[in-house]
Amino acid sequence: MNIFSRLESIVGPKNVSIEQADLEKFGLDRTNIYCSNPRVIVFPTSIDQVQEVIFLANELEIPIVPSGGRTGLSGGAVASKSEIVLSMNKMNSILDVNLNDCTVTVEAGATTQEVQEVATKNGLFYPVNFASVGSSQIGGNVATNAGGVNVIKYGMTRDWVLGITAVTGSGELLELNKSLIKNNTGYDFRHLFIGSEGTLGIICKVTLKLTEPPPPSSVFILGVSKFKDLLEVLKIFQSKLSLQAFEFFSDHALEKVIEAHGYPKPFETHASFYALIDFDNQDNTSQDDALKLYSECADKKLVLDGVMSESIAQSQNMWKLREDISETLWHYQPYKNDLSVRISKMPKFLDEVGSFIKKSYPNFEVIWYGHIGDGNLHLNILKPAALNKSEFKSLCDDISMNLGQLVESFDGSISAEHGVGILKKDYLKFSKSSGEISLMAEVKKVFDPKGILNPGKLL
Ligand code: S2G
Ligand code: ZN
Repeated sequence: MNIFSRLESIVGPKNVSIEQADLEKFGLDRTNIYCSNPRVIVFPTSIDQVQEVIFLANELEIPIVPSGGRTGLSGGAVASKSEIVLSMNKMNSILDVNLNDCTVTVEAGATTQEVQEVATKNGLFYPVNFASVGSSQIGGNVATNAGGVNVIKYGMTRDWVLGITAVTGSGELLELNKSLIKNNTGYDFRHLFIGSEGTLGIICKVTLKLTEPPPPSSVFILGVSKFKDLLEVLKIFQSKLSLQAFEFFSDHALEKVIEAHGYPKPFETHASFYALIDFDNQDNTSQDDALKLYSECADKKLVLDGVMSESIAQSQNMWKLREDISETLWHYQPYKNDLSVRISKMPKFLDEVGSFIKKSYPNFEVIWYGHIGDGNLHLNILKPAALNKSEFKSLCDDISMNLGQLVESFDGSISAEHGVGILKKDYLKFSKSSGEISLMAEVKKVFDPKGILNPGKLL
């Protein structure tokens, strides 16, 4: 029996596809620089079927690429070497909401937005939030430890995972941490699987913690002329307000979003950088504090202009200026760097990166945005029309090598939230020692002895 009929005998004929459209679609994620070339797409509907597919892949020594919402930005879900793509699209149920434990248990294919909605429906809140929540899946969020815009207050996905049911590369079923709050029984493999990018096992089911809904919030957008002023503004606003987000974007980012969507400018004054501050505003008392803090920033000549939301609708519109950047830039085929350093090191770091780019690549259109509140900068270089994809990528790979050295000198990370995948693999050495990287390879062998899971990604 050939592999296709064997797969059909495991998952059923309607859950195996070699349709050209599916082979194209399910072999890619949002990293738009790779080609798709999977052998077959399978859609298991149960954990048993996931195990059977893994046993088969081990027997035939055919690699598997786990696939979720395919919103990744480092090529973690790309299948270009005739792999089996194992899609979690049909394992997407919300299995349980427990109001005593304040948890939700879902299959890996449930979207982030579905989790947010079921939490809200039950009077609770799932706080990990980012632009692609509508299509990104919880399994992928866990596999890449997704971050987003509220990390300053709520942390990363890692901070919300209580339990993981996963199938290892040898087909073993693991129930990690059993969703216990306290469980001190040695190594917590849950945390090994979070951020493992599909290289240790297939995440099939996740139990997430939920919390109480946040108070109403207001949004302040202000403009500064120098990046380092944003750090001063952060300190001043944090001194009195509880922040749910402290995001930033450059004037170029704002221009592109306004050009694409026709949104109004937050204010007329031009600024080189903008901060979007989302702060708790219980019973409307914090807006006065925010205005006082803004005047303090103005007295210190830190800000050029600012606007504060007067309604939920206005807050939502202001957020669009930040949340729509990623999808807007996608059309310019950007080369992305997703860098992080400790917050205290950001001003010097950005100045050094900015002057490096300006000196070495003056004609490149560079767009800055990201999450100042947690030390994460997104540097997007837009592909010039004159360059084809591979010329552009090799130029940008050179930039990444230099950026990697800079990140290393600042003890930073070459991938703050987007993961390593294929795109950042060559730069891992700037954030992890060779000893750490070989230990990671040893750990991979333990969980995936035949190396069939997502080979070529991360390591
Ligand atoms: C963001 C989303 C992905 C991107 O907007 O904060 O993490 O395009 C990004 O960089
Ligand atoms: Zn981000």
